[in-house]
Amino acid sequence: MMHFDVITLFPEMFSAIQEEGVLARGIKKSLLSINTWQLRDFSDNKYRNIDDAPYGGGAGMVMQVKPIRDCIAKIKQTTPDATVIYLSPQGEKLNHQLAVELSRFESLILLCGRYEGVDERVIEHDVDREISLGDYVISGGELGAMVLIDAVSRQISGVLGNQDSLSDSFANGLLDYPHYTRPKVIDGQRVPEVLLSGHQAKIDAWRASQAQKNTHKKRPDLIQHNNY
Ligand code: 4FN
Repeated sequence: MMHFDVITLFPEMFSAIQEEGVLARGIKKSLLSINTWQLRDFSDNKYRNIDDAPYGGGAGMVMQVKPIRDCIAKIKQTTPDATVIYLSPQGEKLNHQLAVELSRFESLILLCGRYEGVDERVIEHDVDREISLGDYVISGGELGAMVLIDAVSRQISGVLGNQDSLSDSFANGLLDYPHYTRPKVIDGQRVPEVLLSGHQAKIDAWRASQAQKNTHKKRPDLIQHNNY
C-alpha cells in the first residue's frame, strides 16, 4: 500500500483523480491511498491566512513557514518516514524513470505552492526533494502533484489490472507504435495490411520498427537521452 499526503489550499481539485479511472480503482483495491490537507486549517489567525508579504518588497505573497511546518509535523505523527516533495519550477523534471523510482516509496508528502511560492526556509529545512512538471509558468503545484500521483501510481503492481505498466509503450523509453481499430477502411484510409495478417511475429516486428521510426521522427531527444 502506497500513501500520498497532499498539502494544498485547494483539496477539492484532487477529486479529479480520486473519483475517476485507474487511480479510483487502485484506491478501492487498497493499493494506494490519498489524503488531502487544507493548509488553512493550520493558520494561526481567524481569517485563516497562511500567506504574508515578502521581505524586501515586491509583488505577490509568500506562503508562511509555520502552517506548512505544523501540517508536515501532524502528517508525520502517522508516517514519520514520509518523504516531502515540493512541486516547484526549481525541481528535477518528472519523467518515467523518476516515476518508477518514487513508486518504491511507502509514503510521500506532496506540498503544493500558490502565490509566489513558499518561504525559502521551508525548502531548506522541511523539503527532501523538489520536482517539476516542466518549464512553463503555472498557477500552483496542484496539477503537478496530480500528474505525479498518476504517473507513480501506475507503477504500483496491481493498479493497472490486465494491462500492466511493463507493456506501457514508454517502459522501453520509446514512443508508441500506431494503433488502429474498426473499420478497416474509413474515407479511403486503410489499416496497414500486416495488422490484418494474423501473423503475430510479423506484427510484433512491424510495431517495433514503427515505434523506432516514430521516435526518431517526433522525439529524437528520447533516443539521445535513453536511460533504459
Ligand atoms: N509554479 C518559471 C520560473 C519562475 C516561476 C515559475 C512559476 C506556482 C507557486 C511556483 C511551475 C512549473 C512546473 C509545480 C515558472 C510547478 C510550477 C511545476 C509552480 C505558484 C510558485 C508556481 C522558468 C519554469 C517558466 C509559479 C519557469 N511543477 N511560478 O510557474 O509551482 O510543479
